[in-house]
Amino acid sequence: MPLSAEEIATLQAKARDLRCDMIDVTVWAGGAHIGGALSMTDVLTALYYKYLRVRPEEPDWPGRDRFVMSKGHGGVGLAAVLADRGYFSKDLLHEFNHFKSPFGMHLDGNKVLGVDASTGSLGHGLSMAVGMAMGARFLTQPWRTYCLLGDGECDEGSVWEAAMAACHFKLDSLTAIVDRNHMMIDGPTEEVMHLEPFADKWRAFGWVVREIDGHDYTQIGEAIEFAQATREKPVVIIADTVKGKGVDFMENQVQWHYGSMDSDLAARAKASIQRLAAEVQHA
Ligand SMILES: Cc1ncc(C[n+]2csc(CCOP(=O)(O)OP(=O)(O)O)c2C)c(N)n1
Repeated sequence: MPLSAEEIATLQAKARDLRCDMIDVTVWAGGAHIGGALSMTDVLTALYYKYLRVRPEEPDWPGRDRFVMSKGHGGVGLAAVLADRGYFSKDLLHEFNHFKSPFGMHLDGNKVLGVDASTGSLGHGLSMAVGMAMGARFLTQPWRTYCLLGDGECDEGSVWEAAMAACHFKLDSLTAIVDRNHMMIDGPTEEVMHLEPFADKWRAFGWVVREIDGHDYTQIGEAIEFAQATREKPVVIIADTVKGKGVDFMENQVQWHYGSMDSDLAARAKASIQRLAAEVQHA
């Protein structure tokens, strides 16, 4: 069922607050991969506040949907979401990436509640997600598996081995989502390594493709529900996004792939997030 106007407004407000939390964590950590965290925030918000069947009070619930954040450097974003969903106290985020804290820059599933797969070395998450989807089949369990990839990450050959396997095994409980923010660590994806025609590449590997605006909740919801209803084939959602989304001085600026902020700059970032969110709500 399409998201209602009320649901969309609630998700937008949640995403605004989460983006501000991510700015705070970046300050406390002394730096983080904030650009790609902000680009994926709306997708993460839709998943964690609408679609994922999880129980934060019972993180290891065997029937939970699985989520693999293959672009593991976005840990600053996922940690903010998991804290807000109640997997652990928000106070812990003050120690993000500090010595002896449970949080590294890339989240470790053995140390952080709610993390289904330890990632960080790009190119491995989709293979793990294939394994989780196969596990659901072997155990005749109804859980679905979602895997979020970076577009630059798709330069890794291992992504395409996993893509081939997912189609071969007809893994229709698996949904891949690519955060297509058109940038990677050191430049635009099309300059570093051509991905286009990106959707055609996924189709050639046997996937059903949905191309959406990754900041539009109507489109995000429709694509996830389409994926849930698709049989016999895995679905990839290519979510067109803006790196640094919400912070005017970070948007589409490759130098904000990773960055640090003092409290003044963080205040500017949060004011920008609030401004943009107010504009979206009144649009
Ligand atoms: C195997 C591997 N090689 C290199 C890196 C270093 N690295 C961290 S982030 C990144 C760029 C990733 O780009 P993208 O997937 O587009 O991420 P986003 O723009 O969404 O943050 C790279 C190369 C890594 N983490 N793993």
